Amino acid sequence: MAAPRTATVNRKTNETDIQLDINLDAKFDQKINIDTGIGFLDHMYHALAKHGGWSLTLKCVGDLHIDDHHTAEDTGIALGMAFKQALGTPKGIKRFGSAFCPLDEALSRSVVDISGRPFADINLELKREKIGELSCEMIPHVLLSFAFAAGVTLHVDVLKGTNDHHKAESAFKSLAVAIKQAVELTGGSDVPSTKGVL
Ligand SMILES: [Mn+2]
Repeated sequence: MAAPRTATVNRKTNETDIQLDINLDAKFDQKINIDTGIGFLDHMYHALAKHGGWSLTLKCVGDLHIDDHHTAEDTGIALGMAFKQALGTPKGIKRFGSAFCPLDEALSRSVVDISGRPFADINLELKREKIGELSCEMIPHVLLSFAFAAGVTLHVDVLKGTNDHHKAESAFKSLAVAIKQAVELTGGSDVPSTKGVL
């Protein structure tokens, strides 16, 4: 039995102060505690952790008196840093993952490559200005920030839906399930690349 893949990230700037602990292998003993000061962002990170099979403690004190931008972006960066650190050298993992998740009328698809190549193509088709206190324009930006800090390739598309809360939530759920698949241990120890390195 391999040791659980865990990481701790403390990231402090003049704009945000973030403390984050992640365990990618929490399985049936998940502990999730998210407090960014933005309710809907907490809801999305909670969905990501829950369906990704993670334990995640994330506390951010950000400059919300300005707006939600720094808190949303920086928590995405910190989560990406923690994910990368927890994964370590990506040996003996499936590397690719893909998933569809519905939430009522909304349907999303996520495709993930733990590639070492930061890239994100995110199409959420959100129509509202904000969901709760989170600007809709920040939601793809959170995923982009995560992808670049984690060094992973993400393609996340909302395929159907009319309710923006449902669309965003189904997107995060599908991403969670895709990531869970991609980081799954194969039982081997090879680097899953023809290059021999990721
Ligand atoms: Mn919801």
